[in-house]
Amino acid sequence: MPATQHRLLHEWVEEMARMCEPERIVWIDGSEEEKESLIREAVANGEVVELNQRKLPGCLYHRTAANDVARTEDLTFICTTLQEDAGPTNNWMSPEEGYRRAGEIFQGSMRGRTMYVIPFSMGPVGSPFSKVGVELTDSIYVVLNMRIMTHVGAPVLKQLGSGGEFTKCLHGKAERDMKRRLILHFPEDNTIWSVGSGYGGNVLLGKKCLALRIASYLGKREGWLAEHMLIMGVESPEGRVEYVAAAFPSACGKTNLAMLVPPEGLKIKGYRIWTVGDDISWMRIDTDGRLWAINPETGFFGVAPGTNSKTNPNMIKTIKRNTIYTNVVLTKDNTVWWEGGDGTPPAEGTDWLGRPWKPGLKDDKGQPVAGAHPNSRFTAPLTQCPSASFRVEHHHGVPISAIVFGGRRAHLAPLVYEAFDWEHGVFVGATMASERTAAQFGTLGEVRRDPMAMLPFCGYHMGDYFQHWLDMGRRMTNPPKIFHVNWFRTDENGDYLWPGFGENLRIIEWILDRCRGDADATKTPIGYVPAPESVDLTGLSISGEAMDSLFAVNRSDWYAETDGIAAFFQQFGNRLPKVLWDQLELLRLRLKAPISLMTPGTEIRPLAAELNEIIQRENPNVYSMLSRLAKRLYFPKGILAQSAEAKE
Ligand code: OXD
Ligand code: MN
Repeated sequence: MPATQHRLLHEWVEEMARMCEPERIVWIDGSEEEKESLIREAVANGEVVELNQRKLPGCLYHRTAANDVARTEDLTFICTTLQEDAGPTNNWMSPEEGYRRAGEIFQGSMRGRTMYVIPFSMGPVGSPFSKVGVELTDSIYVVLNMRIMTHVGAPVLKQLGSGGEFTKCLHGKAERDMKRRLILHFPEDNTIWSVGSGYGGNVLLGKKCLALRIASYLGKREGWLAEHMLIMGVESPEGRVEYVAAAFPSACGKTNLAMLVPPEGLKIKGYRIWTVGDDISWMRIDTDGRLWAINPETGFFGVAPGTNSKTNPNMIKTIKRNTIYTNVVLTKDNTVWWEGGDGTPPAEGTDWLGRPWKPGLKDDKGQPVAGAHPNSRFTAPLTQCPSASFRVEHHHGVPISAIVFGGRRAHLAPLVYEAFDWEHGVFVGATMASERTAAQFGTLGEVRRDPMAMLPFCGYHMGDYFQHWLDMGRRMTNPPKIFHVNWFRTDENGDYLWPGFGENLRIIEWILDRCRGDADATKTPIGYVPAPESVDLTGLSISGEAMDSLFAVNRSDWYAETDGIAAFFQQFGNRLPKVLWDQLELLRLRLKAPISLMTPGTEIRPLAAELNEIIQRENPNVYSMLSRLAKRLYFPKGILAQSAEAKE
């Protein structure tokens, strides 16, 4: 029995055990001895394979079931009393139905097995930012992962005391049958039930389920933000460290950016990056009127394919020890490999499905067979990262200077632009769009709108979520500036215009310069883009034409985009804040400005902006007449007919 006097915790564990009927219950204390014995047991029962301890000390290997390799959004539900509180972007189930349906699957599902009780803290134990959860699970793999991703065991129970609040998290593998899989969130009960899956995103309940879905709900109630954001510290040559929080949809390079290595040209200047977190940020307003953030996690649950010494050298160093690898290639000498990894592929090995695999293998249809699943993962302790910030454990978090939203848009969005103010920034975040990735179950490549990269993770009505963002802005006297980046713009041949990776620091440098008022920008209808020469390109070979294309804003493409935004907003009905409709209208008006703000890379744009303002101020009638003319000139007939004219 654990050393806790928390009566409600004991009662809940007993109640869940009556339902799941485990043979025994083990409370996790977080000690090293306990870890060793869990590993021995998991190796003995085949749940994990011990990797080559000489080459990869402390590392383990695990395979999930073939049908259980990614988050299953269609089986993920928000169970609120009223359906409208879950909003149109979440799957909804009533709490009664949720408990009944999952309860049937949980019933007796742990017979003959052990139920582990994992007390965990998201955020430093005892920090005012932190939240405690207790996860019950019948998977040692989950316990071992949770030990890396969160603070677990005795100190957390102590923090909980005899009556502290905690999120009740129940996980059971059950049969791992998709038809009997449910990932349920009961925000009103501070409860999560996940059954029928063994994939990290569905079962490490501290991560997406608690730290985003439940926490976003708590954040709305308690006046803070739980966001799908990395947090990085940028140390400038003068030794000043400023922090950026950035939201990108899954697999857009968030992890790589969080631990970026400065490129040669900027290294000379003396920049250093400090990684606070790569996935989740909890942010509160402090008495200084600024936004402060912590990373509630203590580890990385990163995507393996594509991770190598070029794309992410710091991560490669991080995952050499004490790491759990899932669904990658297992080599003959018990090491690991994945597509887009370092070195030549092993001559032979075992693939993520446990089948013999070798490079060049083709399937029946002649298609190459990947050895690692595209969403194969590693789980590694953050403290092992060479760029880990010493403030990771800081109870107070770090002050955020800039919020960056991003997405994967081949043509539309410029490399970077700055929102005019907080409200416009919320609009920029709310209208983010990107392509679907391997981390989600579904069609790869499909474009979807993903506000603040929170679409799969917001635990309540997204209209209310936008309102919460607007309210947070009003409460700050010194809010972060908001930016949008797109590293993925391509030319007419489909080749990336921007080299990305470490070079992205050049854009982060511009962003932080803007926050301090040290960089020039040019006004465009969608926001401020860097003035010519304001991004430091020292040591980078990129043509002026490419830079022009990277910052170009195409009026008719953006006008068409406003239609997509309007259709997206429509679904939120009267819970969409009016401010966002107003922002859309303002964007349309700016796009219709009589004098083009679009000509890329010229000195004319600031003048154009000024002329527009003068005409509008001095003679609104002339301005709207010119607007109509400009619209006819700039927008193709199709778009005009469908959108602006139809609506006006
Ligand atoms: C992840 C994600 O972080 O899917 O795994 O966003
Ligand atoms: Mn994520």
